[in-house]
Amino acid sequence: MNDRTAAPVTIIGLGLMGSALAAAFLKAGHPTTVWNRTTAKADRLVAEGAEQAPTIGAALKASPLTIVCLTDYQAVRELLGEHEADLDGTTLINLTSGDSAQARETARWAERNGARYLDGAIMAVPSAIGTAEAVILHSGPGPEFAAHEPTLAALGTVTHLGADPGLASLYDVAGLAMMWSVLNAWLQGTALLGTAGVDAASYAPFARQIATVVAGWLPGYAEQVDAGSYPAEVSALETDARAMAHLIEESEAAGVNADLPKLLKAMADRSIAAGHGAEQYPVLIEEFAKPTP
Ligand code: FVH
Repeated sequence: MNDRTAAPVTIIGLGLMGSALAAAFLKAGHPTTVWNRTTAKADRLVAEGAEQAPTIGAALKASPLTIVCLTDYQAVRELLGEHEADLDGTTLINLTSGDSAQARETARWAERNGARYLDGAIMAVPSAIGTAEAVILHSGPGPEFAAHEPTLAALGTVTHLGADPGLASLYDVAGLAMMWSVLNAWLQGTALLGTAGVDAASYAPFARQIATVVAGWLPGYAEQVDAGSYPAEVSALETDARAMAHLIEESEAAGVNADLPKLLKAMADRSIAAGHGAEQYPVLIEEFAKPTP
């Protein structure tokens, strides 16, 4: 049921994610216009109360706010590039995944065509959209985000990161780095313990506890990184490097892939060679902040 007081919104792109976005707006009572290249994907949403626009131009004109969620930025530019004149005066929020350079370039293009532009990154699966669990990051002009925040709140927990439109994409990939690193570390341990007959389910609670403890170190370590000073309050990097050597030896002896521990040790060794062995682990930021050797 539409709420006369809720702001109208248009969704372009009704894949798995775009459909979830449109459904959340409908559920929150927003008059919702949709457009998708494969028109049949709008059927369920139309049955739930959405308006299906016959053309992209009509979709852009139907609401002051249009959200686009397609496969990639190339698709966004191809599709909307044919309708540049219709962008004038609209607010466009692009929740398509991409990199920060694409986000900045798309912001310049949208603004050249008279649109107000916010970029965004969805850090959630479609089933979480519409709940507080769905974290959606935005970047671009702050006043534009503030104007649409009450509407965007129907999608989940929305945050504005800053005026640089590339920030949401940068946070997105930084979050992915965290996610895959935690998962890869867990898989390394699971493979090692598997050689002794320990199953993944037995190790998972212990691994979770370690991940929680390590996550608790982050604020203090972040202070060291921001200060550029790494006193060894808990352990020196050369102590960590010796433990890394044990992990490599144990993995090789057990016939388990040692690529990941060798990569970690190579970085620590470079830092030690540069004179940082007596400092604490976050000094490795100096290796991470350089191009790949
Ligand atoms: N699904 C997920 O869990 C996530 C999680 C976090 C981020 N994303 C990003 O969201 C973007 C869309 O993902 P999606 O899951 O909705 O993807 P699909 O179901 O494959 O739908 C793709 C839609 O894009 C349309 N499309 C593609 N190319 C074109 C084009 N050249 N012209 C017009 N439309 C195009 C496609 O249309 P159709 O095939 O149905 O006709 C779909 O609407 C993505 O950036 C994720 O990384 C998802």
